[in-house]
Amino acid sequence: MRNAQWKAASRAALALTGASALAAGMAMVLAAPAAAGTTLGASAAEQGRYFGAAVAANKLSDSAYTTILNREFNSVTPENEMKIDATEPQQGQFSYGAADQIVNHARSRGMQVRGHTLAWHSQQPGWMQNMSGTALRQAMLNHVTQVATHFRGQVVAWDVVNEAFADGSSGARRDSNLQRTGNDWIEAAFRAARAADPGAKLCYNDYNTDDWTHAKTQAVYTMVRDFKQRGVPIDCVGLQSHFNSGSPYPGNYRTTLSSFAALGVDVQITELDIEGASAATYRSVVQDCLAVARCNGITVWGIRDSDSWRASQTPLLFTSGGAKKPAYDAVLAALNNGTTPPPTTPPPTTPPPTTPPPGPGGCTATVSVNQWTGGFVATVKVTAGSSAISSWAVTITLPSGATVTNAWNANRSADAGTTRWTNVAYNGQVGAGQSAEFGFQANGTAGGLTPACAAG
Ligand code: G2I
Repeated sequence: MRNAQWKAASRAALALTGASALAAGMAMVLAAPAAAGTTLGASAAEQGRYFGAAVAANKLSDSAYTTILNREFNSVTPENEMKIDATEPQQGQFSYGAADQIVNHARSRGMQVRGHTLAWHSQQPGWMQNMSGTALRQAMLNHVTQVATHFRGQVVAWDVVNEAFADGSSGARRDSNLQRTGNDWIEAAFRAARAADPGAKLCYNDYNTDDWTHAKTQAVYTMVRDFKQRGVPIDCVGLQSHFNSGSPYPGNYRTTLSSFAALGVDVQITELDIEGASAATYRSVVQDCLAVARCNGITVWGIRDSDSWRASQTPLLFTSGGAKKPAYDAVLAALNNGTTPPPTTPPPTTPPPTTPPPGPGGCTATVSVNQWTGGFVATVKVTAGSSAISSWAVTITLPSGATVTNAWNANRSADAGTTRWTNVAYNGQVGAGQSAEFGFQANGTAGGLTPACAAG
């Protein structure tokens, strides 16, 4: 918040020209009320969010396109260039040219990059379409590892798995060659992604998951809740939010966003477009995101209508000629009027599990380490003894020189020396003999880590 206010004040200062700045004096200028933001990215940033667009590498030579991109957006998602067919066209032969071009364009201008997507039933290269079973599982995991490693440090969030659930009322997984390798293919992909790039937020991304009452939304929610309970490394849920007459913006969209957020994940609107680009509907989407503290940002799926995969629906914020549409004005105004509420925990949407009384069984903790030169990721497994526990605390002494830089699924008390880790809201309750997992990334060398566990 302080950062946002500073940015607003700096912009107000920059907006004043020489004479008035001199007359006013810097102290007064900095005290002036913030002017409203004038671009999507800057206004979103003042709300602690990003505003992004899907970008195609072959349009980066179109100056009308890049003028809007560079002016308005502070996040970029490659539209097709990071997909499996683009990055591994032949098995074991990786091709990053077009994706690197987008990443370099974005990062050299201070924009962040969302990676899309590591594992998907669609846009598979021919060699992968023809695979099955263990060979496919291994090929998928190798793909996740190689691509996430290549972009390590450059991508803030990955759509690790895309569109794995079926449409309709079944709530089932989508049938695909990846699904037929075993139901655990999704969590296997997330674990591989975490190991390859521990600094990136790992998202599950899907469409038709906007309406809270839909079976597909509930099925994704149930999977994410299960992943959080079992310590599968997931950090965010992407709602594509392609809205049209067959799949309209639902009145309960905010409930969907806040319900996912209450699981302890971030929520990102990843591929927004709205048939006809109703200004009112775009405004509602922005307001819904701003109302949910863990809704990090919005990406529109293209810049001008002519860039859209559904160009005939004119679903975007700019005309094919590059002019701002009424929806653009509505989005900008919503971003400028928005407020960031303090993080709140919405009412639980499913009954919380009953709290078992603390038992005498205590807990044990084990740690596994993935070390590389200069750093490591430690994954810690907390296992309850003969009785269920309702909270836990783990103490781990790090060797000198080792410093924690990032952690998930636990609160920590120190970054070096003796670190103490306590459960977060969703993983303190562990049944007798059951386990929860948390993890952290650190600089330095792990050596032999000896965790000690105490149960509540
Ligand atoms: O389908 C809309 C989106 C749904 N969610 C996942 C996204 O990854 C997906 O994006 C679209 C791209 O916008 C299209 O540009 O994914 C399509 C493929 O599933 C992309 O279309 C493909 C065409 O099918 C190819 O023929 C074409 O070569 O775009 C390619 C590059 O222009």
